[in-house]
Amino acid sequence: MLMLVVAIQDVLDGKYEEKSLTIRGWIYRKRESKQTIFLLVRDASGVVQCTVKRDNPSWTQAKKVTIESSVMLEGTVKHDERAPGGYEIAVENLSIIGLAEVFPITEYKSEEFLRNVRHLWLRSRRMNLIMKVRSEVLRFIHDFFKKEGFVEVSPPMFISSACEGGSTLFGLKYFDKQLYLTQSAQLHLEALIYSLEKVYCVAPSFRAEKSRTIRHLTEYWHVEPEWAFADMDDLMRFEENLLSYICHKTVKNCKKEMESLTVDISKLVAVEAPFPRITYTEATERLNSKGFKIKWGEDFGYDEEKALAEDFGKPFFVYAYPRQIKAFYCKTYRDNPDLVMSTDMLVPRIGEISTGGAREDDKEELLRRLKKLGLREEDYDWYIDLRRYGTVPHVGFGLGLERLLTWMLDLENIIDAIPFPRTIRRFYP
Ligand code: AMO
Repeated sequence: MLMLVVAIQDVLDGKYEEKSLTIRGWIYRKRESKQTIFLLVRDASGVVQCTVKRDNPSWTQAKKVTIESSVMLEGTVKHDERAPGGYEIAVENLSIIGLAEVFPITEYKSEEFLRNVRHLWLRSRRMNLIMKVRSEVLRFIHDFFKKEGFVEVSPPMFISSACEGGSTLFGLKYFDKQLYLTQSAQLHLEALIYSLEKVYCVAPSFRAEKSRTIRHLTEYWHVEPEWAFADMDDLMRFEENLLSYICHKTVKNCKKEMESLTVDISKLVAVEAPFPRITYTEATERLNSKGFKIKWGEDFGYDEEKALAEDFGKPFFVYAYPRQIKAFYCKTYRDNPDLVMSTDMLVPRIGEISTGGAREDDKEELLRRLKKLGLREEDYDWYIDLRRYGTVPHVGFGLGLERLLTWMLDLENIIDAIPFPRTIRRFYP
């Protein structure tokens, strides 16, 4: 007779009480008494206790099975308050699919060790839950953009000139040419708005960042829209609505995961548009009143951002930055060319999670900016074309997916927000 193969979570949800069924998964824990072997078995959905009795023909297999062996188990579901999750499976048949060697991860291993065996640590319940929430957050992001009429596009990863400044570019040999890995899809998305008006992508960005902080990766996933005929106010409203949507959806749809990860969801529930907005100048004054010594025109680092975010205790915007600390493509305020229409969204503990703004849409201004910054016009010729042929006012932003998750899930370090983190020191496994 063919057995019903089910997900463990469905067993725990009480869907199969007293039913005979099959589960497939891996041995998570094992404990033996004289008459019974208790196996905790995990699959993608959950962990269930399975018991093998001494008089069962599977006893020998159960004796032999090791932690992390893959198995297939047939048995009957019993309701038992003593079992974790309230249900257990009385095993009738146990087959070992892959007998595991001694598993290197045991209790109380150092963070460093777990990072070195990341390919195995991904099996932990914690990483399983984080990856599930990550997947859901991605879905909500796509849903929101689609709902708002944005077309998803696929930008290139190989690029020939910098978007965000040369110091964080990863160079690579491309046949006999020098190319780079993309830092941001922005410039290519800008080209696409002349066809599609509202576009977005979720794609990797690469940064040769030497910073070793809780918020820096060298490869991260970047959520980037670009939007024709829109202004700064449209941009900030869009961003706050997007973030509210993501937070509320996650609280609702990932309840179990958030509980198991002991996430403080109150901060997500409380996210509500409109977000506070302060100018760079106001932010500087706030910081200096707290004892910082920022001169107007200096950029904020992690410490400054964290201090500002403490004041608000929730997401907020800083906008209208000095021109000299922002990229060549930022549009200046026409009545104050020392300032650019650029805005960062900051959250507590992490600081900046997104940067966006209006793009310089005037060709002559753009040329002046490139020259001033010592960038070669010929490297950006195609980009300048976008201002030659039917230029339009437009805005866009870049949101770091892993920074967002680090904040949402109270992660201690951004590296847990991505399965295989790349940092200055870490590129294995
Ligand atoms: P920016 O360089 O500020 O702006 O990057 C946008 C967002 O990307 C995330 N981010 C990172 N995440 C993890 N590790 C890193 N090393 C890292 N660097 C950046 C942050 C950041 O806010 N094109 C512009 C944005 C725009 O104006 O559209 C850009 O890339 O969350």
